[in-house]
Amino acid sequence: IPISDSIRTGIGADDLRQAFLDNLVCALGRLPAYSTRHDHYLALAMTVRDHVMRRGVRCFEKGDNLLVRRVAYFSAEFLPGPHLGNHLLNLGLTESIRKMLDGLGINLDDLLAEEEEPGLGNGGLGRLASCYLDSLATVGVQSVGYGIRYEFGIFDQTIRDGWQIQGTDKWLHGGNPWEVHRPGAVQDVMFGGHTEPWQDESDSPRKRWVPSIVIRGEAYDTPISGYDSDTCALMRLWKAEAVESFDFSAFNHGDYDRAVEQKVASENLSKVLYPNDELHRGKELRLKQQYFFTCCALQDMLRILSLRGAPPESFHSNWAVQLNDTHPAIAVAELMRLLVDQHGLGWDVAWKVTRSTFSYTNHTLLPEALERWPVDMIGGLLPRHLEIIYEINARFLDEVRAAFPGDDERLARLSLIDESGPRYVRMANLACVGSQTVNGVAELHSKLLRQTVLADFAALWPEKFTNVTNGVTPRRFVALANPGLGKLLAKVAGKNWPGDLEKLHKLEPHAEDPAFRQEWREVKLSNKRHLASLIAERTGIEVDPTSLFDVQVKRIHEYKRQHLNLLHVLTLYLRLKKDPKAEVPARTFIFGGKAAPGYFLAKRIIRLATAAGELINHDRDIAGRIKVVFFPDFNVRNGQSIYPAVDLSEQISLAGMEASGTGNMKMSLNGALTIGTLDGANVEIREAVGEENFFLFGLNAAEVPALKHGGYRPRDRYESDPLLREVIDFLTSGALGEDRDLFQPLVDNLLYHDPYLLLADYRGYLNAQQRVSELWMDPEAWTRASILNTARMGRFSSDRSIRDYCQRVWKVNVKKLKK
Ligand code: 26M
Repeated sequence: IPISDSIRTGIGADDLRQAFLDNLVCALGRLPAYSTRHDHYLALAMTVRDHVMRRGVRCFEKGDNLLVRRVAYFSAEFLPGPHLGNHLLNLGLTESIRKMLDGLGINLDDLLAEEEEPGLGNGGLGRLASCYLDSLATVGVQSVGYGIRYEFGIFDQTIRDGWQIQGTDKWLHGGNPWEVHRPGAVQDVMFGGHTEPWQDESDSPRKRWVPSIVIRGEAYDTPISGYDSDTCALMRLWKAEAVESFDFSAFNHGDYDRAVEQKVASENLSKVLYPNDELHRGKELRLKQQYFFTCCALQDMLRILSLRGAPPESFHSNWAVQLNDTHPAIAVAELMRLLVDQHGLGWDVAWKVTRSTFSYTNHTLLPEALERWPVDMIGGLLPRHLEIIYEINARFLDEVRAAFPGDDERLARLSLIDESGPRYVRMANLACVGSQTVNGVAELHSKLLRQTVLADFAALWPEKFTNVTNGVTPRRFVALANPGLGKLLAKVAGKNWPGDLEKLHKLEPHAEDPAFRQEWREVKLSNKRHLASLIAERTGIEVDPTSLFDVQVKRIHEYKRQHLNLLHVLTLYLRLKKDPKAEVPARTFIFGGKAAPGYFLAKRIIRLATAAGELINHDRDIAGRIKVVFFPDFNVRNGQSIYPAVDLSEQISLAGMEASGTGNMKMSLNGALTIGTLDGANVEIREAVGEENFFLFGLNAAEVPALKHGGYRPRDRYESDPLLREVIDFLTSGALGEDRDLFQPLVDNLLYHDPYLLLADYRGYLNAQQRVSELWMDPEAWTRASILNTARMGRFSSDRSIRDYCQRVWKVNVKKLKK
């Protein structure tokens, strides 16, 4: 049966209108006269989804006919952001849809505002996964993003009395028009029980897993369109459900309570996203989630393989799997189990297939983030996997012994099992051993990875290691978020710039043109006006759109050093109080980001930001020359309003701590200048935009351990620097609210531990901020630098990252760029 065209996916004005009204009436059952704005949003979303689905189905058919190798991106988190506007941009339908709706008296922007974003991730790692699906579709790679359909995503943040309050994310409550439930793709997932030996017909010894629990995975598909492309990626998320036979047997025996308990326990598995970021806590439910989705995904991939008529031995030539951090690393053992136990392959063949399938991306060097699971926990939940992990380890350690005879310490470090105390399975080691390629996410990070956390693996297999620097999608974060800039870019770089971001180099000569600079400033100012009105609406704070917008938005974490930024804010405040004539250009400091609910100091940092705002914003002596805003609920949608309005991008993590950062790229692409350390991708951004267009400060990654081991005493810095002393004392002076003890924990941490070396970098940071103020006072020079930032950031498109992965990691072909 051919995949035909129809009115449903026609692009003429009448077709669009008919499809929209049909969805409103036939699919939603609404009387147009009584329908609400939300109904209109749903009807439009369904109309657009039809267009994307048709592409998706055609593209899948082509992939199967040509037997192409597909990419499966395994990620416990995705943060796609609102879909509607993005699809309209990708399909080139924005204007025709707007006109069609206008004709019905409906405003497109109102409908765009109705969408709830899927907050199925914590931050950078989840957003990166979504940028990559966008780019996979754009550069024409067949791909599936496999993950978990959490019923409750990352919490909603509100600020009450200056404190973060967590609310429940209810993204599914208004209905989700973007997903399609696939009852045909259901999978069973086993847990617990024991294993037992058995013999097959040829008498070979086999193992069988007899579980104590079975849970069902239901597939929900969300199509992800590409820009100017007929390829479409798929995000396939798994929802946990009870297996009917199970509750019914209990039910039939009259054990109603047990039946219900079983059902609830099963469904709990995909209920909620863990809100930790960069912190590993050995929570069993988290391990269950990880196994659940990778098990569903691998079985699904084997099913698709057999639809192609291909045997399980050819798994790796049909699929490349990327492990987004170690969260899905249990998949290495699971694929072995499926191939050996279910499909009867010999160990060696199965191991070759497995190792040729997986690749592993590391996203952090922080030791507290490295995942380790107690051996007993894995043994209890996944007894067969523990056996397989032991077998992999035994064979692997034989290999190590042969390469490094007598080196027992090395053996202990490389082992998949940490035996230094209570025994743990080290997931990063499992991922390394089971992968073809291992990569970090920025040049510096990949280098440090080879030198530190994974040094022993790099010594063993140097050729496995590579770097792929992160990127961001210019569709969502420039074209959609910043249409004013988009128009200007189209004029000088051609209208296809979002599909070929290196074209932005064409902007460079225009940096010298005063008339162009004027246009550039007007775009920025209008974005800042828009953000100022959002700030007023959300916080009640009035800010001056002509002031310098100095922005730090990202998860709140000590290593990211939002409190260093606040020390600068308060230093400026104290200077203005003492010397009202000081030449300090007007600045608006904007903070945003969520703190993990159990992260005490992160919550105090938020409180410090709001306290600084309460004090400074109302101080008559300051007269609005500086303002401090905490923008609540930073998420993808709010990011799209913030990034275009940034003048100064704060990227001030301690060197060696931020694997890459991606907000740094989003801001610089939108014409912000960066104040930053030599950390993560900042290093490459600075190289790209030119050191004269970047405000550098701080220790470098080599100096950090040197200082720490040399007996760093933060208290000495405090004693010897009067400005630092004044600002630290101010925190506990009572001036920041009646409770003097509020910030004592932060102060004690800084004076006696300072693990992220704020006090060491304080002076350098102040000096860099002084250079910022000076350049800001020369608007022509600032604008020139701003234009050059955008012009030279083309290499940070996620399309480039994906092309790198295709070439260096997955070995799959991509579309060539049009001339
Ligand atoms: C761990 C345990 C339990 C629950 C959640 C977690 C967890 C979740 C997310 C741990 C880490 C998580 O993400 C880490 C992360 O976002 N890393 C960031 O990845 C970005 C993309 O590569 C980089 O740009 C950032 O530098 C890096 O911090």
